[in-house]
Amino acid sequence: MAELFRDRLQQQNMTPLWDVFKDLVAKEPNSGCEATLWRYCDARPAVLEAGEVISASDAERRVLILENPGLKGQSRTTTSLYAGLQLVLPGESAPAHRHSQSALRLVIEGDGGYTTVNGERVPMAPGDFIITPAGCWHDHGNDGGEPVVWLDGLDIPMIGLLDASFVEHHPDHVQSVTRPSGDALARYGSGLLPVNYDASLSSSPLFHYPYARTLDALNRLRQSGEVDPCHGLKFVFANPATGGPAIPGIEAFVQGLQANTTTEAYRATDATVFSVISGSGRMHLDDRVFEWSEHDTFVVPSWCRYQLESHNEGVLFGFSDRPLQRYLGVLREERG
Ligand code: 1HN
Repeated sequence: MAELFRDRLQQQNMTPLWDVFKDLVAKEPNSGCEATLWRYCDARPAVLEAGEVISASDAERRVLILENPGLKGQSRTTTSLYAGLQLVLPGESAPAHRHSQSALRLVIEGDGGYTTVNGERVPMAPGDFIITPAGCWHDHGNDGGEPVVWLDGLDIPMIGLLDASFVEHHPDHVQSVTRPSGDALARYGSGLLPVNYDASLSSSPLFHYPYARTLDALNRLRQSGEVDPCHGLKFVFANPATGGPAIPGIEAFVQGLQANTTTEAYRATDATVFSVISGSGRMHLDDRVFEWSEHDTFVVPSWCRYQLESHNEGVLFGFSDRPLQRYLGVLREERG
């Protein structure tokens, strides 16, 4: 009887809620997203090998996706975010395109890389944080003599969920440079705003946050001793026009950890992708230990309690979907 009813419902494109209720409204976060660490010393040879397999131009973007083993085949690093390691070899360029997805980049190694965002060529140096907001033309290149590698973070799963993806290829392989380098930094990166700036724009007009400035801010904060027990010294990358996140749905941050310290236990509902800028240590998650060192990437899933132990003065970068969760009123945090 119940089976016949179910069959009839199927034919009417209906299905009983009571069969799936427990899965739809889970007691706690349970996506399957796993705590995972990608050691750079293992990932780097694979990234360089990708350089022998395909050119940046043919690949469009030569990237190895950091796919969460609990979300296999979905090109996801967490349920809502994508991360990958991108390689551009000397003399190469990756073609100009634009899409609905927003991207952030953390430069890992190599000098001489650049990305052009809306007509401004942005030089890439290790530790630099760079964004490509939704709908902005962007292409990359490498004028230097060494491979350039960076971590990409995109809101691909979010845009997929919303079924709002568009991509366009630029008529030219690379866009022309129409603004001097440093233009956005001069306009928006000094606590000043052009008088008629439209602050309702959601993405940051500042798209380059050079590491030298970030490190200086961290060092000054360190001197003032304002250390959060759970977060150490932490800055989020802000849209200078609004104080909000640089990318509307993603919060990116840098975190300075003192030598021989361990942060207090913390958990939150925003699964976070970390990338080690410098230093080494351990991430304690429940009863598991993940050893991290320079340029490693690791994921702390939603609602997992963790602590960061640092062997020396370390700097971590990270990003999560925190602003989206805050907007939806679902962000939950717990200290201790
Ligand atoms: C993209 O445009 C970039 O511009 C990197 O560097 C990774 C992954 C999926 C879709 C677009 C980039 C991407 C991407």
